[in-house]
Amino acid sequence: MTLPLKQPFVSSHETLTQRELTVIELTDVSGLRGYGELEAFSQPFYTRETQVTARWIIKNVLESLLVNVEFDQPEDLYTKLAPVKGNHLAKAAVDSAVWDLFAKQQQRSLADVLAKKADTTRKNVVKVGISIGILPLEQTIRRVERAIKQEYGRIKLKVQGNDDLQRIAAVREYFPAIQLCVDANGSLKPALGLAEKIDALQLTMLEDPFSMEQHEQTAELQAKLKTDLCYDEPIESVADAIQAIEAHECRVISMKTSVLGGLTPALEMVAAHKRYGFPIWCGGMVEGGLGRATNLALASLDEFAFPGDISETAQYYEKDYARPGFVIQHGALQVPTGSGTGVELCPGLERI
Ligand code: OSB
Ligand code: MG
Repeated sequence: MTLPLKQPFVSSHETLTQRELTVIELTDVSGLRGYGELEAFSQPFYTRETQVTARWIIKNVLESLLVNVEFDQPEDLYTKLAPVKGNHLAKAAVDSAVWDLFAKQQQRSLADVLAKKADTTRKNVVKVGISIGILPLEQTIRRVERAIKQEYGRIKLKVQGNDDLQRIAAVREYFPAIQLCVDANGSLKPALGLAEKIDALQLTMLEDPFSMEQHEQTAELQAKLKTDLCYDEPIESVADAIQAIEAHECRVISMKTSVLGGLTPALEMVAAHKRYGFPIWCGGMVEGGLGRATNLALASLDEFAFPGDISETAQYYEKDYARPGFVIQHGALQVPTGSGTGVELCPGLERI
């Protein structure tokens, strides 16, 4: 399906005007169904995989490994998928559906199942953050004002290039007290005085300042900064996170269930957080209601230190395809109590 966006979502990678999404449906022998959202975009600007390539991998590679296969635990999926390299977004779509189905078989919420697996406790009401795309200054201020009214726990602004930091400085001057984050999506360039400019913004954190390959430059910047750097795009595995933290390239990890390859590797990241102590939070991919529900279940675990990019889907879409839609109340989302992700798909979705 393709959902039109209410307003283009602009980052330094691309301008999204619509969101193509695919839902994977799995059925068990008793007829119970599990669903997982495929989070690849239509174009390979943010990740290598796209909706078309990931669907191809699912249909032509993953499906044949999984049909009529018995599972004991959802983690068993990863044993079956071991021969397949990479393709995390394709794997994550299937993995989310397996976890949803497993939770439904247990007649428990996905959040409960994840908390038990991670041997931890969780919240029923989860404070969330919002990510605001690149807009002219006036519109940015109006958008931030609205987000403050909705009591989002943390506001993240996208930025494009060093010069655009002036716009952030103007926003900071206008709102001196809010928890502000910036995501450069790799668009900044190392420059004299950059660290001072960044620290002056008083950010909670700065995400992905330089391009993914600029590990040393990022470590040099982090060494000069009081502000914490956060890695999102370079983190495709637990090993990536440990390496980045140990090399002092960043102090915080934004983890995306889909980019990691699903909830099974996401739980491994939670375990690594417990072992190594780096703070984690849950990133977003402009998901539809089902993808948001998967992330919300994960982000309900007490290990998630900062509000995630789990804004209500009404930020992006006039009409979501999953219900009940999540509505923000006092900057928080309620974890659904139904079994599995707790969301249902609206009827009439096209089958492919
Ligand atoms: O870099 O965090 C990112 C959306 C699409 C692709 C990359 C990113 C984002 C976001 C999260 O900023 C937005 C959201 O899901 O609300
Ligand atoms: Mg990011």
